[in-house]
Amino acid sequence: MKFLIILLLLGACAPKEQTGTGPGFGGKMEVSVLVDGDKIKQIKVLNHNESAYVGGKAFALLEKRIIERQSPEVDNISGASFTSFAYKMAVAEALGKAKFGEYKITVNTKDPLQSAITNGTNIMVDVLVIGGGGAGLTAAITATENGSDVVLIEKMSLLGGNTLYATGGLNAAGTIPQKAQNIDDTPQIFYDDTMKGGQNKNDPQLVKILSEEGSNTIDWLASKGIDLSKMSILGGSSKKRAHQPEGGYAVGPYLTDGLITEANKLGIDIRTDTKAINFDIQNNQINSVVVEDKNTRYSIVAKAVVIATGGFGANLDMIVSYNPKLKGFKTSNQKGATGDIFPIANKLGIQLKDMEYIQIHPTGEATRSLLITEAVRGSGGIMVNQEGQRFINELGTRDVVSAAILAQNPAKAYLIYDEQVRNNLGAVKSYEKLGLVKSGKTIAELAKAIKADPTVLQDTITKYNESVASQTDPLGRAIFGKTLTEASYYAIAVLPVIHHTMGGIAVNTNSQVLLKNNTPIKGLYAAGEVVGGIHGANRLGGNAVADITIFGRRSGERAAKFAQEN
Ligand code: MEZ
Repeated sequence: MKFLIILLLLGACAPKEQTGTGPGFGGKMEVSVLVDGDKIKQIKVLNHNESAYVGGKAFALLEKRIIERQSPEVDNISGASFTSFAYKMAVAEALGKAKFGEYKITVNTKDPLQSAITNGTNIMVDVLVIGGGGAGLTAAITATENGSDVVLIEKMSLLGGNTLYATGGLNAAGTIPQKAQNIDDTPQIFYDDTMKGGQNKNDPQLVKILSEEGSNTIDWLASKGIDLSKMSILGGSSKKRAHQPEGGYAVGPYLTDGLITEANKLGIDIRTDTKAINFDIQNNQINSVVVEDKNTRYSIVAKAVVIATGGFGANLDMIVSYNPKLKGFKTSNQKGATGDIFPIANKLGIQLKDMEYIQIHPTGEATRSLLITEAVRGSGGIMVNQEGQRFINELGTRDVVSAAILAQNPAKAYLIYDEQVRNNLGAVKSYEKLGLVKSGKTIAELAKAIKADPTVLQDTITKYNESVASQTDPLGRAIFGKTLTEASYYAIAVLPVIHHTMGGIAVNTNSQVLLKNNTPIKGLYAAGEVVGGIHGANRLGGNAVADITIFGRRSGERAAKFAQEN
């Protein structure tokens, strides 16, 4: 991505502090830049809505890079592209105010600070975890809790992976928060929903674990101060089982911050900017992994290894190689979700399954690679086409809802909600800060804002409110929020985007990686989106966060046990 920003050259000499703003992941960011003579001296972030972890890490790294380079023309912090973009924009704007001269910013320059790769010192460890998203962090914490000495590597500069982008919630059944809110749900109903949503292509044994271990996992997270007791519902679920943070804020940044705090408390050795490039497997047992950071290449000799490298939703070439129909689609995924592990796994004879099952999420934001959470619909929002008509049960499975949007003319939709939904779902406030939301004090005003027919939109909402009152819907929606009657009214334009890759490495119920002949490789485990088979042909909303935490724990625990016994 390239962009140009014109700045004015710095003029006179007195130190100056100027402010600038940029559009971050969570909304507007404001920085102040201290310029002394022609030197950038200091950058402070005055306001932002990024997660505490991303903010804490990325701001310091960006300030260092910009001061070293004396220019905002620096590489993004990998794993925090939106945040980096906003920060650089804001600094550039501030420098403009400080009277810098005509100046070009080009993103994605090659980092001249990067030195040639040399051989580093090999290390030995009980458990190596590859990947620092939700699954990897959970595995690393659990392995440590089970007595192992753990190293976690992450190829990006920041931890979090796709988990950092997760908004909707964590699906679990029979939990304390559900019971407290009289939600009558069981692992069996959760199992049935998941199998049906996956078109029964899921591995039933893995789904059994997913549906039965959620309650424990909610308790385990709560014991670490990660409280997910607000309940919502996401597409394809028949019960309210999406566990969210208080206020309905995005689950991913909250969970990531909590897991990183815990990992740091346990003193886990975390190495970012470090990538696994090869595996040494001897006599069908993992021996070591060759890794590379910015400067060195070395081996980590480990008794057990957990692969938690995520999916390939950001690798559009790989996506198209498995499903040519997805050419041209945008993605909701973070940049690091490139599936680098799959060609390596293939060469090692590891079994990959379901690679062709790639999920498109119905409600990507129409102009940026951003997801508008399914929780908008789960909290009572509806979806209309350009004419202002509902056309599908909004809480159907993602494959069905996406196909219905693509069948509209034009092939897009609007999420519509009212003030009551807005007040209940903190996540939508970040969409407002990003300028994605149109509003109207009346339905007619909203219709005008989105160029829909006011009479049609009014009629749609009146009929929907009647459905809420009678709890029956001609389009088959079975779970409703409240009626949409509280002004103001809101709309967000949405389009389907690539969201989740259901395929990946085949594992058994102990999270052990399987060879093509179904034999497990001793000491090698995998968890999270890198694994194939759990979600079948279509994952349900809220099942990814369940997957990464439940199987993150399982793989970490099994890896620690193996390390102790070997
Ligand atoms: O699980 C998901 O992918 C999810 C709930 C996404 C979302 O719409 O927020």
